[in-house]
Formats: sequence, structure tokens, C-alpha cells
Amino acid sequence: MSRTPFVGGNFKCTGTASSLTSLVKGFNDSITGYPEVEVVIAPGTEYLGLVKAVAHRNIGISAQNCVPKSGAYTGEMSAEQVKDMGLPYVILGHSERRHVFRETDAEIAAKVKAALAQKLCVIFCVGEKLDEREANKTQEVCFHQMKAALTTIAPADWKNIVIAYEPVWAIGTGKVASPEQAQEATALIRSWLSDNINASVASSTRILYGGSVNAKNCADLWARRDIDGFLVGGASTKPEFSEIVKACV
Ligand code: G2H
Repeated sequence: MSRTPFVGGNFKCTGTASSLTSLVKGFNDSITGYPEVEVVIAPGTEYLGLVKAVAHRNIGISAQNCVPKSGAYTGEMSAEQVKDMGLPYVILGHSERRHVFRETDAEIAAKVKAALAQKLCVIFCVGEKLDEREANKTQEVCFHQMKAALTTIAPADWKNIVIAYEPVWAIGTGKVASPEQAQEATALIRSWLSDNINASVASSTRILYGGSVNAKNCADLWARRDIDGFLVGGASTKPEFSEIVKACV
């Protein structure tokens, strides 16, 4: 099955109204010429409205996180509110949420469930830390993270799941996974989908690589069979993001 390439830009907690406006205006010119790639950008919560207003309609906008319910949760944004803002996507389970903010598998699973109930597309991140890779636990960690959040998804909701393999040791470090390492992990993720969900979900679900992707290293990664695109952090806040999109055409 052919899978539509997907490139996400995770701006994390960076940018200002002025810098993001000029960045996104630049993307409007440089990225929208590649309609065969699904391009999504995720600014910080405070800039979601601004970026949505500035971005060309062919560029999707994503929240970087959400909580399952609206209510007395100071500083948070709920799945219902993401939907209400007209945002089609949300990133969940990012390693910075897992390891800096100590989100548990159970919390992430509840977020995934709530986001899918709102018909959001979930960019679900998994990946191992350096000590786990060195202890040959990459498969165990990724499978555990997927089992916790993805085994109860209704068949009709799988079209709204994109999985990003992001080894923690490669995130923001400039230390990108080799194409072989990234292919091996994304193939393992696809085999988990086949074994635990079904063959059709395994062949249709987009699996991304994330972790220090840039305009120079993306082509070798893109050439790998099980890599359907990228989740890009630092390089998505620069004009080179459009080069990464172009590489996936
Ligand atoms: C991983 C990635 C974006 P970077 O977090 O999700 O960030 O490309 O800066 O490593």
C-alpha cells in the first residue's frame, strides 16, 4: 500500500509572534508546492491561533499536547479545546512529555483516547533512552509504549494515528540515528502493528522518524522502506524545513 508522506514540524517552546509569523509566511511560499506531502506544524499553545491564521490552508496545525478533559487544569489545553480551535492534530507521548514532565503510560493512553474521541489525528511518539538502547531494550521499550496506548483503539480510528519513532538519545542532540537504526526500529514498530492489530493497519499506518533530522541527513533516512516521513524539531524552526518536505516528494 502506498502511504502519504508526512512531515511534522514541532516548534516546541520556541519562537515569538514576530519570528513565527515570518517563518510560517516563508513556509507558505516554499512548502505548499508539494501537495503530495502532508505537512503539519506544531507551535506552542500560545501561538496556535496566530499560526493558524498565517499558515496556508495546505499546512496543518497541531497542538503539542492536550489533557483528556476540560475543567480545573490550570495551564493545560483539553482535547475538546484543540478540536474547538479547528486544529486537526495533536502530538502525544513526546519524550519531553514522558521524561521531562513525567507523563505516565496510563496518562498518555487517556490522552490518546480523548483525542481520538474528538476525531483528532494523533502523532504518537515512542522511543528509547540511551541506556535502554545500550541494554538492547529498544524493542521492549517501544512495544511497551505502544501496548499501553494503542491496543484498545477502535478499528475506525487507526486512520487517525501516525506513529513517530524518536530515540531519546537523538533528540535535539545533533546525534541522528543512522538510516539502518531508524529502519530497524520503524520496521519493528510495523511488525508490532501487524502482530497486535492487523496486517491492514500495519501497511497503512504512517511511521515517522524523529531526532535531529535536518536537510542534510533526511534523504538517506527517507530512502528506507518503513520510514514514511519525519517529525522535525530544531530544523522545523528554520527555512530548511522546506528542504525536508521536498525530500519526501
Ligand atoms: C524530536 C525532534 C522533534 P529535534 O523531539 O520531535 O526534535 O529534531 O530537535 O531532535
